[in-house]
Amino acid sequence: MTTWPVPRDARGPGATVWAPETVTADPYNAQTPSAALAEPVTPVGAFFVRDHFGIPRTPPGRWRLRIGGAAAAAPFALGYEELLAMEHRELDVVVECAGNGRSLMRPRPPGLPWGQQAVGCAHFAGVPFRVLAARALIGPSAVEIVFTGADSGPVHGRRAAFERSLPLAAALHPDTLLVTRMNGEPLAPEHGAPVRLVVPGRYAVADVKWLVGARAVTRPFTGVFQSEEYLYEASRGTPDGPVAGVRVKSLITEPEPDTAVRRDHETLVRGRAWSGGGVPLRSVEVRAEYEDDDRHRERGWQQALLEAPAGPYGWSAWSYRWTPRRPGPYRLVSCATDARGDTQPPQAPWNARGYGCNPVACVEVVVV
Ligand SMILES: Nc1nc2c(c(=O)[nH]1)N[C@H]1C(S)=C(S)[C@@H](COP(=O)(O)O)O[C@H]1N2
Ligand SMILES: [Mo]
Repeated sequence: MTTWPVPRDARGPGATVWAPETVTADPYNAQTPSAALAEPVTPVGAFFVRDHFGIPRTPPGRWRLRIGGAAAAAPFALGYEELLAMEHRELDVVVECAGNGRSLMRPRPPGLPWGQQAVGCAHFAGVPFRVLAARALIGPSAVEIVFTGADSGPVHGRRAAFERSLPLAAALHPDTLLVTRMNGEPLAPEHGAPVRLVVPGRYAVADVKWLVGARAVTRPFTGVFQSEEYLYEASRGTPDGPVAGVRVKSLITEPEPDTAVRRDHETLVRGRAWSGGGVPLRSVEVRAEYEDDDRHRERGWQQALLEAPAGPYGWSAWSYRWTPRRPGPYRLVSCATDARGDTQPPQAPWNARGYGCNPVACVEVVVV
């Protein structure tokens, strides 16, 4: 396996040079810079990267995807040109690591210490997996599809490929895509070139990068990334279920933390919100809290103005016009609620591995 150097910078709109903020150098893991989260579509050069092993490099001309497994009557292999020639579907999708926000949890669970920036929204183009599943004649005995990446390495003392399974219905959903393009460009090496899976509405561990295999299995898959990692656990060894759908969440992009805002002047509070699994957002509410001896709410929750997302899996911009009336430290809090009534908890939820951390977003500022 060849490893790419740390990804190159990319130029954003204007003269912004974007580069993700490194969390670990080898394997390369990096989060989206806060400023880039204000962009409606996260630039590729700013987009967070999560790699368990190295970044494998397969020239598109040598790439093959094998589709088969015990439950497929007509297994076959496919090349890149053939995939490119097939009809593509385009979707804006929020990609969020299940461990995003982990460093807010107390006590802090093991795992990469992500802030709230292991997230981005990209415009993807890809071929629905179901089209290829139909060609492989995947039969009724299939319960799951196991997707295999070209990367592998030691996990818990054994060598494992990066493999994840999806229930058959999720794999065959028309929005589950074999992606060839991100934001209009061929996939970058760190984001899974030449082809990755994108499963809208699920935490991004489902989005297998450097995809080389898809096999239909007749029994639930028990690979290490399925049955030992990516589980919600109340304590270590007591699984509550696998990491699956993205939880509703908002973040505040403006004002920036620890900045000064002016008393009796209107300040625009802005951010982004997403609901995860294709469920529309119902509202984003904002609250301003000030501190003197105790913490006070300036007013109750106020409705933010919510813009339409770019499609069912994209995120929405929201804004709220705030005029603070007293000087001193304030905390701005935002809370998103979706059409199911799911909402953000007031405090970071806790589980042993630090997944699904979606508390209300907070930014502290000083009114002068
Ligand atoms: N082959 C492979 N696919 C992978 C991973 C990996 O390590 N190897 N990491 C997963 C995880 S945990 C996340 S959060 C996303 C990150 O996608 P990105 O690096 O394009 O942002 O890729 C997923 N797909
Ligand atoms: Mo992840």
